[in-house]
Order: sequence, then structure tokens, then C-alpha cells
Amino acid sequence: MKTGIIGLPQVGKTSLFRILTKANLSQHANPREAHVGIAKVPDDRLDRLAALFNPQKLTHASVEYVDVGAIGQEALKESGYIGHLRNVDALAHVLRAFDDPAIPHVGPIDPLRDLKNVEFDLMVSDLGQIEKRLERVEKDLKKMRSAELEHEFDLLKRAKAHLETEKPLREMEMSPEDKKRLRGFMFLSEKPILYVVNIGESTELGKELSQAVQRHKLEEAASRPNAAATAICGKVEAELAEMSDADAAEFLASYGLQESGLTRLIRTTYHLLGLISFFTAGEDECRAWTIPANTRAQPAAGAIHSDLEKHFIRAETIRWDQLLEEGSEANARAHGKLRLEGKDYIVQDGDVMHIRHSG
Ligand SMILES: Nc1nc2c(ncn2[C@@H]2O[C@H](COP(=O)(O)OP(=O)(O)OP(=O)(O)O)[C@@H](O)[C@H]2O)c(=O)[nH]1
Ligand SMILES: [Mg+2]
Repeated sequence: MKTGIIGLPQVGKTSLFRILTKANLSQHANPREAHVGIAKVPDDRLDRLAALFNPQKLTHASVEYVDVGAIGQEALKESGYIGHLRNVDALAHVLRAFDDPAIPHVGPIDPLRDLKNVEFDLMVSDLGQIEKRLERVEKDLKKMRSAELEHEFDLLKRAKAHLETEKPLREMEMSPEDKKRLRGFMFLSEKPILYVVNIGESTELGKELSQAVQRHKLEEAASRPNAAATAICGKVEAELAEMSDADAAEFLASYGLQESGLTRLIRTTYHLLGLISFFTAGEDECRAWTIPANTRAQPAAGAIHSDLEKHFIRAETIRWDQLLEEGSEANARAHGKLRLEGKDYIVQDGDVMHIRHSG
């Protein structure tokens, strides 16, 4: 699962990418080249399970971020740029709200205006693609009638009309079949989006962060389907990234914060992608596994290993906090807290599972 970091020039995209993925990019990295990196998904539940099991290995879930470079009408005409962007599953749109006369920005600082401009560019790109495809389908339909082609034609017409009302495709109502039909186009405005407001430093950062979305009038945009918003302070996050965990916690507390903006951002991305985690816990390894919400137990076992899916019998299941309460798997079993779930059980976020198999 990949999230593309987008935004206007010089808004803090590469800085965010660096602190998210702890990547050591050279200062001269080509700004036109996409950077790809992995971010660990912080998870307090997994950390607490690990404290109980004291495993040799601890493995968090991860999400991939791609720093594609600044967006604009010009960039969106380059096939390399647009290729990178089409290939991501979600977008993180960095909006500049920090003031710094040394760093150029077109016009006054106005995140909502920037948001609308970039959104517009995404829609124009999709519209161009739809128009091209419509021409093609229309020609083909003249040669030969086909129910599937006609369906595609109607759907694209509907998508076009939707875009012409200046609404992104992520807000269009579609049946699951129609969603599948559009999947191959990888439309940019259809991707779920997280608006990331990058605010300036302040002595009252905790308060500023919690009010930033509202202050910059982004609440309405963030409340739309498949959208969300969060605030970070890139400058402070960069400092945090250099510190030990203990120092970072003290530093956060001094700003009146419980967790870093980055932690919240990664978690929000994970939810926006429709992902949840289940855990496996033992003395060898405690680990988070990533699955889409509403996955059944049998395919979920496949996230661990395809053999477990093939030879699935049952999943011994307990919620992470119940396992902590019991103190051990043996206690949980003795007290009847370990449920035996079959292949059609819908795995819940935070389940600890032990897959029984015949392989
Ligand atoms: N004051 C301040 N400066 C920042 C912040 N975030 C980034 N900058 C500075 O803004 C400049 C641009 O940051 P980048 O992270 O390279 O921005 P970008 O969006 O990747 O820029 P392009 O790739 O050129 O479009 C750098 O000089 C950063 O040090 C911030 O939160 N506060
Ligand atoms: Mg950059």
C-alpha cells in the first residue's frame, strides 16, 4: 500500500518524507525523481503485547510513502510524474501554513486556496484521460455493439459530468462493479486523500496543532467522502526524529502533546487506506499484520503465509487487551477467553490470532 506525497512547490513534501521514512536523502537528490520509503506504523497495542511476551523480534506494520515532487499543470503532463502518481493507493497533500519569508510561495499563505488549486489540477488530468477514452469507446461502439463497452461508455460519461461540477471522483457514488471498471484508469481524483497542514513553530504547539484544521477552514474539505485532515509542524518533527524515545517524550510533554504529529499522520493514513491490523504474539516474535477491514479469517491467514490460508482449520482468537488482562495464552485458554473462530469470521482490528492449520 503506497501513499503519494503531493503538494505545491516548497511546501515541505521532501522534509515530511524524510522524517516519515527516516530516509537519508542526499541534499542534491534530483527533485524530479520520486523517492520511495517505508514508515513503521506506531502501535501502542503491539508494544504492550511485546512487553508481555518479551519476544526476540518485534515487527510493526508498515506503509510506503512516495515523494513524487511538486505538482502542477506542467508536471501532470509528464508521463513519468503521472505514472508515479497513478500508482499510489492514496494521497497525502501537504499544505503550507508556515510563514517564512526566506522560502518562496506564490501569493499569501492560504492552505484552502492551495488545496482547491491542486484538487482542480487532479480533476483536469482525469478529465483529459476520460475524454480520450470516450472517443476511443465511441469509435469501437460504431464498429461493434457490446454490453460491456456500452456500460463503460455510460460510466465514463457519468464520471465526466461529475468532474464538470468540480467534484473529485472520490466523491462519486458508484456500485462495487463500477468501481472495478474504473480501477484500471487509476484516476488521481479518485484516490483517498489526507490533507496535511504544515504549520509554523509556536510555544503553544499542542493548541495550535489541534486548531489548525479549523483555523485554516479545512474542516469542510476533510469531512467529505474518502478525505481526512491532520496538522503537523515539520520543523519540530524534524527535531523529534533526531532524539531518543525518552527525550522525544519529554520534548512532546513540554509542548503539551501526547504523541507526535507524525504518529497521528501515519495512523490516519492507515485508516484512510481502509486497513486494520491483527497480531500474532509469541516468544519468537510479536508482529502486526495488515489486512483490509472486513477480511475473513481464512484470507487474513494468507497475509502471514499462503500455506496457512490453504490449510486453514480454525483461528484461536482473543482481543489484544483481553490477552494482556489474562497475562498469558495459557490463562486465557483456562478461563475460556480464547475463541475458536472459523474461516468466515470477520477479523477485527486488534485481534490476536493463532492459526491452526493442517499443512
Ligand atoms: N520554517 C519552516 N520551513 C520549512 C518547514 N518545512 C520545510 N521547510 C523548508 O522549506 C524548504 C522546502 O522544503 P522541502 O521539504 O524541500 O519542500 P518540497 O515541498 O519538497 O519542495 P519541492 O520538492 O522543491 O517542491 C526547505 O528549505 C525546508 O527547510 C517548516 O515546517 N517550517
Ligand atoms: Mg521535494
